[in-house]
Amino acid sequence: MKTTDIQALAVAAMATLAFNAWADHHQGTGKGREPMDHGTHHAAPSDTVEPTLTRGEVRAINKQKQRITLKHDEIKNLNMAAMTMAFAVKEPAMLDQVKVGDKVEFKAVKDKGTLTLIELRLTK
Ligand SMILES: [Cu+2]
Repeated sequence: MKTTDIQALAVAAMATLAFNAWADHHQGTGKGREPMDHGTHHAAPSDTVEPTLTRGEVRAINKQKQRITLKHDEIKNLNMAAMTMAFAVKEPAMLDQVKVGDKVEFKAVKDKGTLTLIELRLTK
């Protein structure tokens, strides 16, 4: 028997074992139930920080530059203290959702070096 044959057999055997393990794992979930989602219960990579909802107040809206200036509380996911500054917007429609003086909640991320609002909504 040539080495390549043995390797092929080994690969086939491993594939069979892997399939059996998979089949065992997926048995007994019951009829009509969704199979487990194996994609969602792994932890997110540690270098991605979940954006935190932060409070702020709209100070200026610049439609030409597509920037919204916010006086914002501490932004924990960006490690930023409270201040007033301009943000880019992920969706141009955000520029029409708020007006100067509005109290808002937002999520901001650093997108290619630009601080960008990915979520923006009015607070009461
Ligand atoms: Cu800031």
